[in-house]
Amino acid sequence: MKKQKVQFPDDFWWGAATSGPQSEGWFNKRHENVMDYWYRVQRNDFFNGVGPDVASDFYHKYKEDFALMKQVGMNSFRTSIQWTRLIKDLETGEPDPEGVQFYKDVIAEAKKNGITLVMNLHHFDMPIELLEKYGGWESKHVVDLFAKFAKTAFECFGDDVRYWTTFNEPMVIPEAGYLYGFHYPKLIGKGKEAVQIIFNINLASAKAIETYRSMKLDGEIGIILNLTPAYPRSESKEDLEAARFADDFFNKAFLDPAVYGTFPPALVDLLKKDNVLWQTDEKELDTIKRNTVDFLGVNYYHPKRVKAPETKREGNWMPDWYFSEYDMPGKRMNPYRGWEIFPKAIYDIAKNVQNDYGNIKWFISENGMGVEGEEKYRDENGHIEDDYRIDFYEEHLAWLNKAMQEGSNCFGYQAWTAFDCWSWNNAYKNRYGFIAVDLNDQSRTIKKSGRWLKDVADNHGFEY
Ligand code: BGP
Repeated sequence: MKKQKVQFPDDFWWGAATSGPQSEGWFNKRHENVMDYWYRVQRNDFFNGVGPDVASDFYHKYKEDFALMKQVGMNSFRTSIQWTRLIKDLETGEPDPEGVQFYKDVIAEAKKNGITLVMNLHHFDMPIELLEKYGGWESKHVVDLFAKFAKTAFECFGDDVRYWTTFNEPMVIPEAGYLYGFHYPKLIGKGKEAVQIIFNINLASAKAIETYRSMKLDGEIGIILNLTPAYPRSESKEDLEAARFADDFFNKAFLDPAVYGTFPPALVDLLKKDNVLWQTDEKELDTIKRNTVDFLGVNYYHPKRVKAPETKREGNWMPDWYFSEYDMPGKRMNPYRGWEIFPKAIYDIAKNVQNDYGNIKWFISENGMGVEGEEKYRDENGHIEDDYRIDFYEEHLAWLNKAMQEGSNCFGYQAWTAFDCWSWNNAYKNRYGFIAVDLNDQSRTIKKSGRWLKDVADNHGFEY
């Protein structure tokens, strides 16, 4: 078939995302977050025992890294400010001068290289002290401490950073930490707590947005959500209901408050009926109502395939009472990460945002393919020939482009990620970067996908 140009706007963002805890390393950090702590006490939970202590050494290598980002054509980059690095006194929000200086240097370096920064405030990195003392996101006091941290961040960097986000993938915090136990505090089946955490994080985001707006800074603030479209196994009433629940719980419980300041009514009714609805009051609901986002970041990796529930309703409340996931025959898989590859979902998400969320402006804030053992793809010049990653990106971008042709208000695409980085449990097992990182000496080499990105960014698209 004859190839056609998949053309993006001239001012489209081409870039990649990472987070502070996954890239910086522990150097000169004031406090420990939950992952730092978990790694310190239980190293074996992490692939090959590799931890966030050095990560990809962004703390020392940020200058070299920005130069490389520019070299691979990136005009935008997202990272996060670590609560545990910026803040000296977690109760008052007083900053740590060394933390302030580090992020100031990072911001200046991005500017020097012509790279637009998106600064995120929370990427799963609750300070361990606040978890132990107050129960972390279960506590409204911690919500207020987060708002203080956000205020400090805006005071220190608000004049120099134009794009802010409050949270990355907030749903992962209750899901991984309180329902299914794969992130610290590794709890399983804590449905009621998870529901309260969903509410509290929405409130924390709204309070940070309120603070930001009150400071009258020249910029915008949003949130980054992992949207996982829930496709039903069949058109049966039961399967459709299961898919609707999964969408309400895993997507809309953050999407609706972020964009509209309200929660999905069907979900609220169900949680009330089951006696697990969050504790709140009119004042808090009003704070959420009044402080919606300027833009959305969407992380997309894989969809959910959903069928009517198989689990019996017993014990603690669980979302599994209302839906099950099923193994759809013939689905394409990334064998390394165990995630389905389904590029069309990016189009479906875009249409959903366009049709049901007022066509709010948004960007892809993560999308990528983690692969184990990429060393075997090195050519004689030492370059990793990651054609599979290029194919993955092109397929997703082609669907995104189709939605944009149909009016979707998408302004950018940030891949996960620029540099191979440490990941929560998988450590360095799966590599995602445009640029390879050698853990022995922290040297970097651009992969074929990095050269591809440069071409795409220069030409505002690609032949497909
Ligand atoms: C997202 C997170 C990232 C990153 C990515 C890849 O959910 O926001 O922090 O880790 O997933 O996932 P993983 O590293 O677990 O393969």
